[in-house]
Amino acid sequence: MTFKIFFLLYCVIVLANLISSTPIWDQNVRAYEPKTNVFDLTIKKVGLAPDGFSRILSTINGQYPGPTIEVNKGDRVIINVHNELGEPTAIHSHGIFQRGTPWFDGAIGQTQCGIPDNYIFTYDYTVSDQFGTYWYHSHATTQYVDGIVGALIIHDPDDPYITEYDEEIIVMLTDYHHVESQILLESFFTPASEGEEVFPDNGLINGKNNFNCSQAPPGSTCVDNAGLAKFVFIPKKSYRLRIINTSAFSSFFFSIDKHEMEVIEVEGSYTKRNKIHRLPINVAQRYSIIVTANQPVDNYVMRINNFQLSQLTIHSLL
Ligand SMILES: [Cu+2]
Repeated sequence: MTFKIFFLLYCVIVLANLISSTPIWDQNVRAYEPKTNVFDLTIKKVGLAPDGFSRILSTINGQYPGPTIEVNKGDRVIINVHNELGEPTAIHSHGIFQRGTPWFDGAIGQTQCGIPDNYIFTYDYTVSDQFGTYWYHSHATTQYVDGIVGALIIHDPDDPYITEYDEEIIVMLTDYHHVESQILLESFFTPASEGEEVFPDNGLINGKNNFNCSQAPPGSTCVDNAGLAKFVFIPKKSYRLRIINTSAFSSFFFSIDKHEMEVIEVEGSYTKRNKIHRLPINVAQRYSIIVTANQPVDNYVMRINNFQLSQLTIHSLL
Protein backbone atom coordinates (compact mmCIF):
# COMPACT_ATOMS: atom_id res chain seq x y z
CA MET A 1 0.00 0.00 0.00
CA THR A 2 2.74 2.45 1.02
CA PHE A 3 4.65 1.54 -2.14
CA LYS A 4 1.55 2.31 -4.26
CA ILE A 5 1.18 5.77 -2.71
CA PHE A 6 4.86 6.56 -3.29
CA PHE A 7 4.64 5.25 -6.84
CA LEU A 8 1.58 7.43 -7.55
CA LEU A 9 3.32 10.47 -6.05
CA TYR A 10 6.39 9.75 -8.18
CA CYS A 11 4.20 9.56 -11.31
CA VAL A 12 2.56 12.91 -10.47
CA ILE A 13 5.99 14.59 -10.07
CA VAL A 14 7.31 13.09 -13.33
CA LEU A 15 4.14 14.14 -15.21
CA ALA A 16 4.23 17.66 -13.76
CA ASN A 17 7.83 18.02 -14.94
CA LEU A 18 7.02 16.71 -18.40
CA ILE A 19 4.17 19.22 -18.81
CA SER A 20 6.16 22.17 -17.46
CA SER A 21 9.34 23.53 -19.07
CA THR A 22 10.93 24.22 -15.65
CA PRO A 23 11.13 21.74 -12.74
CA ILE A 24 8.27 22.28 -10.26
CA TRP A 25 10.71 23.11 -7.44
CA ASP A 26 12.00 26.03 -9.56
CA GLN A 27 8.66 27.39 -10.73
CA ASN A 28 8.45 30.23 -8.20
CA VAL A 29 11.81 31.60 -9.47
CA ARG A 30 11.34 33.93 -12.43
CA ALA A 31 13.70 33.15 -15.26
CA TYR A 32 15.94 36.10 -16.11
CA GLU A 33 18.29 36.24 -19.05
CA PRO A 34 21.32 38.38 -18.00
CA LYS A 35 22.23 41.32 -20.24
CA THR A 36 25.34 43.37 -20.96
CA ASN A 37 24.98 47.05 -20.04
CA VAL A 38 27.42 49.67 -21.33
CA PHE A 39 27.84 53.05 -19.62
CA ASP A 40 29.99 55.96 -20.78
CA LEU A 41 31.17 58.29 -18.03
CA THR A 42 33.09 61.46 -18.89
CA ILE A 43 34.84 62.95 -15.87
CA LYS A 44 35.36 66.70 -16.18
CA LYS A 45 35.26 69.96 -14.25
CA VAL A 46 32.20 72.14 -14.73
CA GLY A 47 30.96 75.32 -13.02
CA LEU A 48 27.70 74.53 -11.17
CA ALA A 49 25.64 75.92 -8.30
CA PRO A 50 23.73 73.04 -6.64
CA ASP A 51 22.65 75.23 -3.70
CA GLY A 52 22.90 78.60 -5.47
CA PHE A 53 26.60 79.11 -4.65
CA SER A 54 28.72 78.90 -7.83
CA ARG A 55 31.86 76.75 -7.74
CA ILE A 56 33.81 74.36 -9.94
CA LEU A 57 32.64 70.78 -9.43
CA SER A 58 34.22 67.59 -10.72
CA THR A 59 31.32 66.00 -12.56
CA ILE A 60 30.32 62.89 -14.44
CA ASN A 61 28.85 63.74 -17.86
CA GLY A 62 28.58 67.35 -16.69
CA GLN A 63 25.97 66.59 -14.02
CA TYR A 64 25.94 66.34 -10.24
CA PRO A 65 25.22 63.79 -8.85
CA GLY A 66 26.37 61.63 -11.76
CA PRO A 67 24.07 59.42 -13.86
CA THR A 68 22.57 56.35 -12.20
CA ILE A 69 24.00 52.99 -13.20
CA GLU A 70 21.03 50.61 -13.17
CA VAL A 71 21.33 46.90 -13.95
CA ASN A 72 19.80 43.56 -12.94
CA LYS A 73 21.29 40.79 -10.83
CA GLY A 74 23.41 38.59 -13.08
CA ASP A 75 24.15 41.36 -15.60
CA ARG A 76 27.52 42.30 -17.03
CA VAL A 77 28.48 45.94 -16.38
CA ILE A 78 30.83 47.74 -18.75
CA ILE A 79 31.86 51.26 -17.72
CA ASN A 80 33.97 53.31 -20.14
CA VAL A 81 35.59 56.10 -18.13
CA HIS A 82 36.73 59.04 -20.25
CA ASN A 83 39.10 61.10 -18.14
CA GLU A 84 38.96 64.80 -19.03
CA LEU A 85 39.60 66.00 -15.48
CA GLY A 86 43.15 67.28 -16.01
CA GLU A 87 44.53 64.82 -13.42
CA PRO A 88 44.51 61.01 -12.89
CA THR A 89 41.29 59.40 -11.69
CA ALA A 90 39.68 55.97 -11.15
CA ILE A 91 36.11 54.81 -10.52
CA HIS A 92 35.26 52.45 -7.65
CA SER A 93 31.95 50.55 -7.59
CA HIS A 94 31.25 50.70 -3.86
CA GLY A 95 30.04 47.43 -2.32
CA ILE A 96 30.60 45.28 -5.40
CA PHE A 97 32.51 42.09 -4.53
CA GLN A 98 34.41 41.95 -7.87
CA ARG A 99 34.70 38.16 -7.56
CA GLY A 100 37.03 37.08 -10.37
CA THR A 101 37.73 40.69 -11.42
CA PRO A 102 39.60 42.30 -8.48
CA TRP A 103 41.55 44.47 -10.94
CA PHE A 104 38.31 46.39 -11.71
CA ASP A 105 37.78 47.56 -8.11
CA GLY A 106 38.99 51.05 -9.05
CA ALA A 107 41.24 51.84 -6.07
CA ILE A 108 44.32 53.78 -7.19
CA GLY A 109 47.55 52.33 -5.79
CA GLN A 110 45.88 49.06 -4.82
CA THR A 111 44.15 47.57 -7.83
CA GLN A 112 45.20 49.94 -10.60
CA CYS A 113 47.23 53.00 -11.53
CA GLY A 114 45.30 56.23 -12.02
CA ILE A 115 43.68 56.67 -15.43
CA PRO A 116 45.86 59.44 -16.96
CA ASP A 117 44.21 62.62 -18.18
CA ASN A 118 42.77 62.26 -21.69
CA TYR A 119 42.69 58.46 -21.52
CA ILE A 120 39.78 56.01 -21.59
CA PHE A 121 39.70 53.06 -19.20
CA THR A 122 37.06 50.31 -19.30
CA TYR A 123 35.75 48.52 -16.22
CA ASP A 124 34.13 45.18 -17.03
CA TYR A 125 32.53 43.04 -14.33
CA THR A 126 29.51 40.83 -13.70
CA VAL A 127 27.20 41.17 -10.70
CA SER A 128 26.38 37.48 -10.62
CA ASP A 129 25.24 37.16 -7.02
CA GLN A 130 24.53 40.72 -5.86
CA PHE A 131 21.46 42.95 -5.78
CA GLY A 132 20.43 46.09 -3.92
CA THR A 133 21.55 49.67 -3.43
CA TYR A 134 25.15 50.72 -4.07
CA TRP A 135 27.04 53.74 -5.37
CA TYR A 136 30.11 54.48 -7.43
CA HIS A 137 32.65 57.22 -6.92
CA SER A 138 36.14 58.40 -7.72
CA HIS A 139 38.76 56.55 -5.68
CA ALA A 140 41.55 59.07 -6.35
CA THR A 141 42.59 61.42 -3.53
CA THR A 142 39.52 63.40 -2.36
CA GLN A 143 37.92 63.75 -5.81
CA TYR A 144 34.53 62.29 -4.86
CA VAL A 145 34.01 65.11 -2.36
CA ASP A 146 34.11 67.50 -5.35
CA GLY A 147 31.26 65.66 -7.07
CA ILE A 148 32.36 62.38 -8.72
CA VAL A 149 29.56 60.23 -7.28
CA GLY A 150 26.54 58.37 -8.64
CA ALA A 151 24.00 55.73 -7.59
CA LEU A 152 24.53 52.10 -8.61
CA ILE A 153 21.34 50.04 -8.42
CA ILE A 154 21.16 46.29 -8.98
CA HIS A 155 17.54 45.21 -9.37
CA ASP A 156 16.62 41.75 -8.16
CA PRO A 157 14.34 39.81 -10.53
CA ASP A 158 13.32 37.77 -7.46
CA ASP A 159 12.78 40.74 -5.10
CA PRO A 160 10.52 39.40 -2.30
CA TYR A 161 9.17 42.94 -1.66
CA ILE A 162 8.38 43.76 -5.32
CA THR A 163 4.59 43.70 -4.78
CA GLU A 164 4.80 45.92 -1.70
CA TYR A 165 5.79 49.18 -3.38
CA ASP A 166 4.53 51.03 -6.46
CA GLU A 167 7.62 53.02 -7.36
CA GLU A 168 11.31 53.41 -6.55
CA ILE A 169 13.05 56.69 -5.75
CA ILE A 170 16.77 57.27 -5.24
CA VAL A 171 17.58 59.69 -2.40
CA MET A 172 21.24 60.70 -2.25
CA LEU A 173 22.36 62.53 0.88
CA THR A 174 25.62 64.39 1.29
CA ASP A 175 27.48 67.03 3.21
CA TYR A 176 28.69 69.76 0.88
CA HIS A 177 31.59 72.21 0.75
CA HIS A 178 31.89 75.44 -1.19
CA VAL A 179 35.69 75.13 -1.32
CA GLU A 180 37.52 72.50 -3.40
CA SER A 181 38.51 69.45 -1.36
CA GLN A 182 42.27 69.67 -2.05
CA ILE A 183 42.35 73.12 -0.40
CA LEU A 184 40.36 71.77 2.56
CA LEU A 185 42.69 68.77 2.83
CA GLU A 186 45.77 70.99 2.94
CA SER A 187 44.30 73.07 5.78
CA PHE A 188 43.26 69.86 7.60
CA PHE A 189 46.89 68.66 7.46
CA THR A 190 48.26 71.82 9.15
CA PRO A 191 48.91 71.82 12.93
CA ALA A 192 46.40 74.70 13.23
CA SER A 193 43.49 72.36 12.38
CA GLU A 194 44.26 70.28 15.51
CA GLY A 195 42.89 67.29 13.61
CA GLU A 196 39.36 68.67 13.37
CA GLU A 197 37.60 68.07 10.08
CA VAL A 198 36.27 71.13 8.26
CA PHE A 199 32.59 71.76 8.92
CA PRO A 200 30.52 71.52 5.72
CA ASP A 201 28.89 74.65 4.28
CA ASN A 202 25.67 72.84 3.48
CA GLY A 203 24.01 69.48 2.94
CA LEU A 204 22.25 68.30 -0.19
CA ILE A 205 19.49 65.87 -1.09
CA ASN A 206 19.85 64.69 -4.70
CA GLY A 207 22.26 67.58 -5.30
CA LYS A 208 19.87 70.33 -4.16
CA ASN A 209 19.33 72.71 -1.28
CA ASN A 210 18.93 76.40 -0.48
CA PHE A 211 21.77 78.48 0.91
CA ASN A 212 21.67 81.82 2.69
CA CYS A 213 23.92 83.87 0.38
CA SER A 214 24.53 86.51 3.08
CA GLN A 215 26.91 83.89 4.56
CA ALA A 216 28.91 83.58 1.31
CA PRO A 217 32.36 85.25 1.24
CA PRO A 218 32.52 88.66 -0.49
CA GLY A 219 33.02 88.43 -4.25
CA SER A 220 31.34 85.02 -4.63
CA THR A 221 28.51 84.35 -7.06
CA CYS A 222 25.48 83.17 -5.12
CA VAL A 223 21.71 83.06 -5.70
CA ASP A 224 19.25 82.63 -2.82
CA ASN A 225 16.47 80.01 -2.91
CA ALA A 226 18.09 77.70 -5.46
CA GLY A 227 15.42 75.14 -4.55
CA LEU A 228 14.98 71.92 -2.59
CA ALA A 229 14.68 68.42 -4.01
CA LYS A 230 10.97 67.71 -4.50
CA PHE A 231 9.24 64.35 -4.58
CA VAL A 232 5.60 63.94 -5.58
CA PHE A 233 3.80 61.09 -3.84
CA ILE A 234 0.35 59.87 -4.87
CA PRO A 235 -2.04 59.23 -1.94
CA LYS A 236 -2.15 55.61 -0.70
CA LYS A 237 0.77 54.55 -2.92
CA SER A 238 3.92 53.02 -1.44
CA TYR A 239 7.44 54.01 -2.41
CA ARG A 240 10.77 52.27 -2.05
CA LEU A 241 13.31 54.94 -1.18
CA ARG A 242 16.89 53.90 -1.85
CA ILE A 243 18.89 56.11 0.50
CA ILE A 244 22.62 56.59 -0.05
CA ASN A 245 24.95 58.73 2.10
CA THR A 246 27.77 59.97 -0.17
CA SER A 247 29.18 62.39 2.44
CA ALA A 248 32.82 63.21 3.06
CA PHE A 249 32.38 62.67 6.81
CA SER A 250 28.81 63.44 7.97
CA SER A 251 26.48 60.90 9.52
CA PHE A 252 22.79 61.75 9.35
CA PHE A 253 19.42 60.95 10.83
CA PHE A 254 17.02 60.75 7.90
CA SER A 255 13.31 61.30 8.51
CA ILE A 256 10.08 62.40 6.83
CA ASP A 257 7.67 64.51 8.88
CA LYS A 258 4.61 62.55 10.11
CA HIS A 259 5.59 59.41 8.19
CA GLU A 260 6.85 56.08 9.40
CA MET A 261 9.23 54.10 7.25
CA GLU A 262 10.04 50.42 7.04
CA VAL A 263 13.57 49.22 6.37
CA ILE A 264 13.66 46.34 3.88
CA GLU A 265 17.26 46.37 2.63
CA VAL A 266 20.64 47.17 4.16
CA GLU A 267 23.51 47.39 1.68
CA GLY A 268 22.48 44.53 -0.56
CA SER A 269 20.81 42.29 2.07
CA TYR A 270 17.08 42.05 2.68
CA THR A 271 15.83 42.57 6.22
CA LYS A 272 12.54 41.78 7.90
CA ARG A 273 10.19 44.78 7.55
CA ASN A 274 11.24 47.01 10.41
CA LYS A 275 9.18 50.11 11.29
CA ILE A 276 11.14 53.22 12.33
CA HIS A 277 10.69 56.99 12.60
CA ARG A 278 14.19 58.04 11.68
CA LEU A 279 17.07 56.29 10.00
CA PRO A 280 20.69 56.70 11.17
CA ILE A 281 22.97 56.53 8.14
CA ASN A 282 26.76 56.78 8.14
CA VAL A 283 29.13 57.72 5.33
CA ALA A 284 28.83 55.36 2.34
CA GLN A 285 25.92 53.41 3.84
CA ARG A 286 22.78 52.51 1.89
CA TYR A 287 19.29 51.52 3.02
CA SER A 288 15.99 50.82 1.27
CA ILE A 289 12.87 51.89 3.11
CA ILE A 290 9.19 51.65 2.20
CA VAL A 291 7.13 54.79 2.80
CA THR A 292 3.37 54.86 2.24
CA ALA A 293 1.62 58.14 1.41
CA ASN A 294 -1.01 57.52 4.11
CA GLN A 295 -1.25 61.07 5.50
CA PRO A 296 -3.60 63.89 4.38
CA VAL A 297 -2.55 65.66 1.15
CA ASP A 298 0.00 68.32 2.14
CA ASN A 299 3.70 69.19 1.92
CA TYR A 300 5.91 67.15 4.25
CA VAL A 301 9.55 67.86 4.95
CA MET A 302 12.23 65.24 4.40
CA ARG A 303 15.12 65.94 6.79
CA ILE A 304 18.71 64.96 7.29
CA ASN A 305 20.06 66.04 10.66
CA ASN A 306 23.71 65.70 11.38
CA PHE A 307 23.88 64.29 14.87
CA GLN A 308 27.61 64.81 15.30
CA LEU A 309 27.32 68.52 14.62
CA SER A 310 23.77 69.52 15.29
CA GLN A 311 23.85 72.88 13.47
CA LEU A 312 23.20 71.17 10.18
CA THR A 313 19.57 70.55 9.25
CA ILE A 314 18.86 69.98 5.61
CA HIS A 315 15.40 69.47 4.29
CA SER A 316 13.53 68.71 1.22
CA LEU A 317 9.85 68.76 0.30
CA LEU A 318 7.97 65.54 -0.17
CU1 LIG B 1 33.38 53.72 -1.52
